[in-house]
Amino acid sequence: MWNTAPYLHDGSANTLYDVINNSAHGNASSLSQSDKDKLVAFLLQLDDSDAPLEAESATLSGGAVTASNHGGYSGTGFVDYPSSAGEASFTVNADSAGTYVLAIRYANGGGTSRPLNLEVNGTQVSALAFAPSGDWASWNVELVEITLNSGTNTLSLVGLTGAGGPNVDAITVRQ
Ligand SMILES: [Ca+2]
Ligand SMILES: [Ca+2]
Repeated sequence: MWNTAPYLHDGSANTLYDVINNSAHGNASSLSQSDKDKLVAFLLQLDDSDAPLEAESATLSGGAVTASNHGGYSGTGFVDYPSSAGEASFTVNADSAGTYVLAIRYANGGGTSRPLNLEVNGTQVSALAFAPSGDWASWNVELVEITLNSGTNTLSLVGLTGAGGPNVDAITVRQ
């Protein structure tokens, strides 16, 4: 949200320094230039495009629910799939069309793989295995290459018949 102007509610600030130096925004204008520089740097690093997308914030359907009864997750929890269905859909913005690496952080405390279908923009691209991670509180990462369109993409992790999907904590997409 900080990478491009306009900033804040009325859109009049062309730079983050304009925001800080506007006395209507509290007393940040009295900070030293060095501290202002640090504040701007802090705000810009919040835009890290590698930041995880938490599964518990995805759009859930088909009986997939959020849960937090096993530790070690990021954010506020994870997604728990029902026995034979469920879906978590993520909206991913790509700066350009091309190949990206999708990393899915998951736990599978069962003794066998718990596959999910991966759909990108409505097309199934692969069935991912999600091998046992040893414990429901032990988290592994499943990696897969995907092709994204420039702009908004929808990634869906869809449950299959059987024991059900793994618990999914978060995803990251990197170029
Ligand atoms: Ca489950
Ligand atoms: Ca999470």
